[in-house]
Amino acid sequence: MKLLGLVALFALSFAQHDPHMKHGRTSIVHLFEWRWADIAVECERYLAPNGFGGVQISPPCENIVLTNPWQPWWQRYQPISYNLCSRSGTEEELSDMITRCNDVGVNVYVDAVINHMCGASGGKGHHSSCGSYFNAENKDFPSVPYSYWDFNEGKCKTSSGDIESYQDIFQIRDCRLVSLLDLALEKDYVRGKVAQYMNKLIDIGVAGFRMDACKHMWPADLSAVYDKLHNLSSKWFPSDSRPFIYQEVIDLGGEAIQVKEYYDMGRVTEFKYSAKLGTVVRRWEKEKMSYLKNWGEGWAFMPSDKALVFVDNHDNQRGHGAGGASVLTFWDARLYKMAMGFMLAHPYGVTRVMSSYRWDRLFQNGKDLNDWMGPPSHSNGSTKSVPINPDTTCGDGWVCEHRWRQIRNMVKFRNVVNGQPYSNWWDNGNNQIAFGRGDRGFIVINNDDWDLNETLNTGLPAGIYCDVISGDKLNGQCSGKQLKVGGDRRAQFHISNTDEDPFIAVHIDSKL
Ligand code: 5J7
Ligand code: CA
Repeated sequence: MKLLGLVALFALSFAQHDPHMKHGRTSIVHLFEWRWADIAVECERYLAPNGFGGVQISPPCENIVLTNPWQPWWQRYQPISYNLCSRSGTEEELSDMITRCNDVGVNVYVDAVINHMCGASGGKGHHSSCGSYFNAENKDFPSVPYSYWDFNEGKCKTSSGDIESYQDIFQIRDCRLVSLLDLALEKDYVRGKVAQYMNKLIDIGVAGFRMDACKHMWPADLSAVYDKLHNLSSKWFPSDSRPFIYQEVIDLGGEAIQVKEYYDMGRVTEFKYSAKLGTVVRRWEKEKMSYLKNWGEGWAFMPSDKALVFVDNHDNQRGHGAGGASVLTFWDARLYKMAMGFMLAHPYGVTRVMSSYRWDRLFQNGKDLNDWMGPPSHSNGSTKSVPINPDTTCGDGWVCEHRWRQIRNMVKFRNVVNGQPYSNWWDNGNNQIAFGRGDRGFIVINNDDWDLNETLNTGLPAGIYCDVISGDKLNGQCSGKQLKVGGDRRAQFHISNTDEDPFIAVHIDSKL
């Protein structure tokens, strides 16, 4: 009996770290600001066929509609109620999308904003995405309902009521983050309302949550909310499946709050991964690719089984948030693809692929004045849908990094090598590296300013392989470079530093 209890406790405490992906799939794609109707078709026509395990969606709840600046992306991080309407679509469209993605084995993870509601200066009226009335001055949100008593008034000791120091854990958790009205998550009523919102989403089929701004919530309060959550819908998931939880905690060191406080309840975003990988691939601060040999815990990152990793996210790709200028994005496409290739080949963490929209960058004194811009939209403010070009890329300002051949094929690579050991590392002491994943995959990267010419042990069975970076294996034919692996598992690599993509990746499914 006692033992059973212990086993149950053990199972429970790690259950929320499992993304429950189907068919051996391993990566999540963040379709930032996409409309639900577009995500539904993307699941069916692209994500499922190409082995994406899940999609992270923008906050589906009702949010404030701002006019200065005009409808910025961050308005979706200022909830007005838990009604399910936003510029991504209606509740019906959301529910239809979740059903259709689940039906093709693609999980849906919801960006959940539960630390706060809108800003204290958000005014009053009906300027909200479902048209619900609210009054930010009185802290009145009748569509939830929340009133004055549901916010952290009195608890916060700063004169402004806002967070003033990131060295004081009480300020960080109990004061307003940049004036956003801070919910009193120690109240059972507030926990109940938040859990009701999340349970509604679980019941219509979502597989988990990206928890926004967890640094600003007490771990015990989060734990109490998670304990109220239902198991995943038995329509699509095994019975007793817990929701996958990944918590956004930005910890680059130097602040009072550390990621380790959140490990027990779910996974945690590893922002050091994004910041450091950008620094290495850019070769800043005397970093070299060869130093990546002990990437992961060896770089003082969190344990791999706690980590959710990414090259960039919606926040740090526009210079907000952690990592600063080192973070690689689609704007630096050549280096970005190389970093994505490395991440997806490397066994550390659960990987998330960013899928962005373009905006008009306008730098002044090193700051992008247009970093606020929302998604491609019509003149009435509604979000444009994502058109697909004949060459499978996206139009109308949607970048669709997840559709870039190099990235799409590395998502598949990660599925193919899943569970295989990190093996056969090689480097030239500089910026040329190679490693494999057991006997199922091998990647070689040349980030030096000269050619790579090496014969390396790939770990792969003998045969001719198709490089999935320069091309595709289609109907037994290779449209890119071919690689011959001998009976001794060795192969000769040549990668010019002037190649469009100076890296090569092969795996057991790309064998011709
Ligand atoms: C919180 C952190 O603890 C942190 O380390 C960080 O890098 C960013 C944030 C942060 O999180 C938010 C979460 C939300 O749900 C909503 C938010 O508005 C924020 C948020 O604003 C925020 O911090 C912004 O970015 C930091 C780099 C700055 O240091 C902060 O001052 C703050 O900047 C503010 O951004 C400006 O001061 C203010 O004038 C402006 O109106 C506001 C615009 O909103 C955002 O930029 C939203 C950012 C955001 C970040 C996230 O990580 C996220 O998940 C969602 C939104
Ligand atoms: Ca808080």
